[in-house]
Amino acid sequence: MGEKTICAISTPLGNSAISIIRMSGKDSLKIAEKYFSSKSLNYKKIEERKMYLGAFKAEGISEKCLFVYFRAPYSYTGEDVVEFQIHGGEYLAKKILEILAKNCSLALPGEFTKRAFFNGKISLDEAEGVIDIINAETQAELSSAYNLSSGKFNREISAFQKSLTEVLAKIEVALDYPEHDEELITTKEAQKVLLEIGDKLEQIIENSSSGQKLKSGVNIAICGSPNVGKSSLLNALLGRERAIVSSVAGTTRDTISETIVHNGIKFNLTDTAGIRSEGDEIEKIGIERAKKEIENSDLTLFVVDLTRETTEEEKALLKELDKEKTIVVLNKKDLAAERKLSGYTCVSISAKREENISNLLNLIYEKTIANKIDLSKIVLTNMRHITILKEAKKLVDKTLQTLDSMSLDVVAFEIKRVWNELGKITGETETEEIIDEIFSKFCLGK
Ligand SMILES: Nc1nc2c(ncn2[C@@H]2O[C@H](COP(=O)(O)OP(=O)(O)OP(=O)(O)O)[C@@H](O)[C@H]2O)c(=O)[nH]1
Ligand SMILES: [Mg+2]
Repeated sequence: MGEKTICAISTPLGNSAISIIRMSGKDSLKIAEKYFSSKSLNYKKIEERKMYLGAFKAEGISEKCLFVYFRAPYSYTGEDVVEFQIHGGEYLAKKILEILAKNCSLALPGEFTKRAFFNGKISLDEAEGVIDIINAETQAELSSAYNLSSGKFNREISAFQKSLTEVLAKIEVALDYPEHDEELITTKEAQKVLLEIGDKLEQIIENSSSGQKLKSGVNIAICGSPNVGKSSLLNALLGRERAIVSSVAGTTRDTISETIVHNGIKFNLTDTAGIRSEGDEIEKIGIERAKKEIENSDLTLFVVDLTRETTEEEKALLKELDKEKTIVVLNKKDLAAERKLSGYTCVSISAKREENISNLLNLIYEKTIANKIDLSKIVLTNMRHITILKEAKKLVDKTLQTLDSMSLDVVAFEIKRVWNELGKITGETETEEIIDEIFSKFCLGK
């Protein structure tokens, strides 16, 4: 890794204020010297991490730009890195890249970060945090990305590995000097460490069980009988007239989905066709879709109309819903007295007048996020991490169950397996295919 020098445009193509082109590898500076000069720059005495204002000259290009040099290993990749900050023109950026590429290779997607990983600058989970930062669309996603990229999660995993290594060292000693007492004490110690790690793994897994929702968004189905104000509610939550609203029962036929962000969390809202036993063929298809939507949702907003009694059909529908995953929204409170449905989380609103919508939003947040995820602790959003932790937990539990009947060398073997499983997170023991796959998802120039 890192034997050849690479170059890439690190900013998006198109017209912008500036573009950044960077090179990494041992020839970076030598190549830069061919094209970039500045009155204040003597390449023999170049200062690292200092911006030089000068000109990039070659093939009809005379680009006034900024230039900076990072000496290995004190760079993003751990190699010699140079960067040019040029005017943000697509033709210009491509032209300069083309000139540089005559002296080195074009970087593959994620190759800079991959080199950082192989040069020991960052661990695999930290690199995954970098891609998460780039892709984050909400505050919650960004926070969880920072937990990875800053090494917070990594430190936790490394601490588990360190405890396991210490136990392994003690087992080694006990095996070398086999006195019965030593063996017993060591087994007890292994048990203590495994119990502790098992507990902590359990906590992270538990807190991450809804973690993927931070990325994909929480799915919310708006459903109920026709004409109760489902589409009006969607519009009120969105703050714009998205769905058609009318006094005709059966207005909405197909499902309509839109996303909002509340408290830094994405909520995917789906308005559905009113559920009733009658209706034409199209409406029936819509009702089937509505039912599917409820099944796939994390939360259902069951809308009822305060101006009339709850019908038998509505009661039957409500019975089928999971109470923990349902909020009964009593709509049209501007026209009728408020009431409640016992046993359900209820909120009265007026969708038309946009009254009490913020209360409803807070209830939604409480039921789906606040009561499920502790955002101040580590929340994993990456399936790879969650799967590995679950596997590690399984190994820990299995070892604990049979610890008493195991000889010390078998205990050592099992502890090593746990260590190796955790090493997949940091990349120490992950397969090359998976590492390649992770970096291939990065953008060009990162
Ligand atoms: N006064 C009052 N009228 C409302 C309120 N919410 C909805 N409406 C009216 O109720 C009627 C039905 O509203 P929609 O939002 O289309 O109801 P829906 O549940 O989507 O109906 P379908 O798509 O037919 O199932 C419209 O005339 C709305 O203006 C409300 O809070 N107060
Ligand atoms: Mg509707």
